[in-house]
Amino acid sequence: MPAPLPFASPSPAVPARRVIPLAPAGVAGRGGTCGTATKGGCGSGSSAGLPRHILDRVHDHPCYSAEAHHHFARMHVAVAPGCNIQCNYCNRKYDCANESRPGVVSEKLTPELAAKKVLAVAARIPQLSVVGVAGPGDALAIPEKTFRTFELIREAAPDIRLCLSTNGLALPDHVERIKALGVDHVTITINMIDPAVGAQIYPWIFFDHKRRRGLEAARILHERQMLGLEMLVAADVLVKVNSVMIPGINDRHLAEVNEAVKSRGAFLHNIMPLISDPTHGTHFGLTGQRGPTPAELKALQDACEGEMQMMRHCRQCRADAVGMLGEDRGAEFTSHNIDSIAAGVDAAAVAESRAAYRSFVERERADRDAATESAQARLGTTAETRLVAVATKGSGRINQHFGHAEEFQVYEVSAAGAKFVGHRKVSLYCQGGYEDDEAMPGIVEALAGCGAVFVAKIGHCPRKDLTAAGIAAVEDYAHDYIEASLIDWFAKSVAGATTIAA
Ligand code: CLF
Ligand code: SF4
Repeated sequence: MPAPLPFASPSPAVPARRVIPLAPAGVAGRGGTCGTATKGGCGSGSSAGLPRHILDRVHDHPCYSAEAHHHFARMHVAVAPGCNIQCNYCNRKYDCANESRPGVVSEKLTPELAAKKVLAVAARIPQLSVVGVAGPGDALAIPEKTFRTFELIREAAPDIRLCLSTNGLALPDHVERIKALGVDHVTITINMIDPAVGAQIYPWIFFDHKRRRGLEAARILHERQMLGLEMLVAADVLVKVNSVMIPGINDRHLAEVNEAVKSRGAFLHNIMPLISDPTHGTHFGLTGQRGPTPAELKALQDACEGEMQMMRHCRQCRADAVGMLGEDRGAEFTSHNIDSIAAGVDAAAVAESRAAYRSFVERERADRDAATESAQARLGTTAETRLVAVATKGSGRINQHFGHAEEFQVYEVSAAGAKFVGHRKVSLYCQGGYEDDEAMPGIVEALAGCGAVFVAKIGHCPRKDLTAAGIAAVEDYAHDYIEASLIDWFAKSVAGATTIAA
């Protein structure tokens, strides 16, 4: 029996309606109110089987643990404008495509301003657990700015994790410093291990004082990436590998990349879809190179999933993103107001509120795990599976109205339980209180393959459109935990899926 929550304790039983616990002061997104809360979280991935010392290092990192991203936020500080290579999916005017979706970075920061911004964000977002440098260029192209930023953040908020993303070219030169600064999570974007494939992705690199092109450039980049990965693993730094899936260029090759990085000790592989649009001015955008479909992406992720964990909850966020994954609160923190927000901040009090929030999350997790286990115990042995979509603002609950969802989390439900498999972005159906019927065809298309969509609430018209498309709108589990609800629904709606007679 879990200890009582300091807030209000939800019952672990499903489908009994849950009490929504009050969050600590400053945590938005609770209480199921419309449109006022944070959006973000998605399904939980399994970290089961990981040793305790690794679990401790990922359990509050929203990228390294899919489960953690229900609860924790990250921020990026845009202190790295320069880059030492050219990727065909990148235009310097836009965010680094390694770690971001295209969109200009609002402001580049100095290390001092970045540290101030961290304090300002931490004062308003107690879920903040990680600060990363992910561009807009490469974090290690001008390493001193990145490292100075980390030093200042370490001094100001020692409990916040530090994270770094790089193309890997300069990485071997900096592993020692990364380790010494306590940066425990590093992402390397590795799109190829075959220089012939690489030459189609990278027109040039700048290495050893010279610009190099073609096969030579790709070969050097590949060797540096592998060396950097091995050095980080040897230094006991957790490494995530990002790969951009580019149909016709590296899509078939990425299974080999997966093998290569797995055998060198990478912790997690994040295969992301190429984002390609002529308006971004990238080589691939201008030459009509398409990105993969959601089905192609999922098939590759499924094929690569084995002993190595696959990340499926990446939002390809901006290099100055702030908040839960999938949301961006960056506009709340600009160089014009950072000073005034940070000025009144008591760093020790803010650290205490982060600690209180973490304790709260631990209790939520225990309660949710008990609910999932209880629902799972009822499952039978059917071979049926169902793909379903969920509207959630985070916290691992079905707590968003259909019309307020800008994305849906997608789960595969089977006798094995509910597994998060991705997310689908949609246009808002509810625009300032008015229904946008024109958005419905796009939403229905985005939900292709899903048999049901779980929401906190839905209106008559969209329900009718969904039903006509063969998608059931399910409100019965509003504000309940996602996994336990989906399993309970599956047990009730699929013949032979429950061990208990209906
Ligand atoms: Fe940022 Fe990247 Fe660290 Fe996360 S993001 S530097 S590991 S703290 Fe995360 Fe954003 Fe995907 Fe990156 S969702 S783009 S994987
Ligand atoms: Fe752009 Fe990042 Fe590639 Fe550099 S590493 S070219 S910033 S996508």
